Amino acid sequence: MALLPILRYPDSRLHTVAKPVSTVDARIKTLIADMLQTMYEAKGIGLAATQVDVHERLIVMDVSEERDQAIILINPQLVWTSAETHLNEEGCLSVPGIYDGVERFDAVTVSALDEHGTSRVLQAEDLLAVCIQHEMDHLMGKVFVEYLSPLKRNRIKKKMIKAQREEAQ
Ligand code: K1U
Ligand code: ZN
Repeated sequence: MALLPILRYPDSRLHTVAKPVSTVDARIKTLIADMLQTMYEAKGIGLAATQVDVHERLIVMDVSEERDQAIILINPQLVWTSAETHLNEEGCLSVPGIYDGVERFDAVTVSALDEHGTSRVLQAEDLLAVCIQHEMDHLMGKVFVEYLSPLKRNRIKKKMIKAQREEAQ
């Protein structure tokens, strides 16, 4: 297993639209293991392949307290969304230290392949539903700060560029 570097906003590669995974082969299984290790080490609840500069439709998540219930979604598709939405506080491993509210569906149903290449349908609510929507946005090249006002987004962009400049020194 390997820790993968996570792209940081405003890296333009975060805006790449991911392509479907063609086969769940050994390369994808290694990528899943590496992404899980990277997500757990970063103390995240989710990670999209886009964030590690792989532009294929693959998400890993674990919203459990014990951090022992990994969920893998390959080629996920939203098949149902609730009528109700709520403003939820979100963070992002690609935008460290920034948290803000995003309006999301309360519940979703997603169809996807699992890590064995088997078709699954997952019904999700609460934090898992929010996480699925956040990660599926990554696969479409969208970062959560793009839901915020241009003023907030520009402030965040400047803060991130400054932090990365200081880290590089
Ligand atoms: O995709 C990512 O960058 C991971 C991100 C997922 C996420 C967090 C919160 C709401 C939606 C999606 C994170 O894991 S950020 C760090 C984190 O663990 C966290 C932050 C806020 C609430 C809960 C967890
Ligand atoms: Zn994110």
